[in-house]
Amino acid sequence: MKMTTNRRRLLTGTAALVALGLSFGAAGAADKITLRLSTPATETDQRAVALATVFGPAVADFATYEPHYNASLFKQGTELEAIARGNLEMSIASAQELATIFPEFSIFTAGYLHRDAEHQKKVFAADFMDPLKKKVEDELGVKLLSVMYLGRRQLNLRIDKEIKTPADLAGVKLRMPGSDAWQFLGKALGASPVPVAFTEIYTALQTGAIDGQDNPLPTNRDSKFYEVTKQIVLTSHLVDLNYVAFSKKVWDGLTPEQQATVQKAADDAAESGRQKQLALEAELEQFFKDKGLKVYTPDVDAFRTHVQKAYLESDFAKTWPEGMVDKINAL
Ligand code: KDO
Repeated sequence: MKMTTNRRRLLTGTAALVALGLSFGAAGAADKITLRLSTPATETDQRAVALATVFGPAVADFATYEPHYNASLFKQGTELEAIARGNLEMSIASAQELATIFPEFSIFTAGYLHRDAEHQKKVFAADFMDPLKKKVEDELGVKLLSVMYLGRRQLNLRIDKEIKTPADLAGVKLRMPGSDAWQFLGKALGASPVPVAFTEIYTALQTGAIDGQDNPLPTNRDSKFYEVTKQIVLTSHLVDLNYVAFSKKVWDGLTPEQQATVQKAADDAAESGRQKQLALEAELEQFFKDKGLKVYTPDVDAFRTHVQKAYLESDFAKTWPEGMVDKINAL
């Protein structure tokens, strides 16, 4: 949870550039700009599909949308820094990545906090988000345009053992992405978290370097994790989100009409992706059963109690704005 020297330097440097109004290379209104997006997601991931089919065409009059999938342009977790440094225009950022720079974002990484996709939307639109969004804009030069629904994260294991409560996960090597907030979620679930990049999960499962991973059902299908695992435990421990992250410098180079178009395009893409992802989540359970996996619901109350207690007692909770958990729950 400590901010590294590099991150402190990045923030100081970026804040200075933002303050001086120096350009990261946004083109003038007359030129067509290129909006490169880097993500570890696959091309068939519904967030990727929505951005390619809804966002891209909507901004085509003045911008060329250029997505790069499978972390082929920037490594998972380095995209925000790339935008801040002017080397990238867009990403699908997680709250966990933001929390490495702004610890208060860890509130959105807590298990069993967001209730569902609609709740995520309400939280993102709430007044109490404004100071957080402004901080990311002012200090990192990144605009959070919209919230995307990734889905309910479920345990997906290559071992046979039946998992009913957190105690059953003791010693289970559970892959989580490589940041403190993600690793903490793995611990809070009762497992032994192991950091592995998204693009390396399949091989890690295949070779037995890890016992399992957690992701929403659509991701498990897209990335074919069912080929190398035996069961899915429906813990729904995190209703996961991502933000459409956009370079503030590029944004500032757009006309007000273009800005409105970009904002609407991001909101429309997020909504389209959300509806498709929800529909997939509802139908995929049968898909995995047909592939021979066991799919079952554990004692979710036991997981909820264990995870919520771990978060409330953690150092993360000390960084959360006063009263924000109650405000989120009240929405
Ligand atoms: C993952 O690495 O497990 C994760 O689901 C984390 C998300 O925040 C997001 O980055 C996602 O991967 C990628 O977009 C790939 O789907």
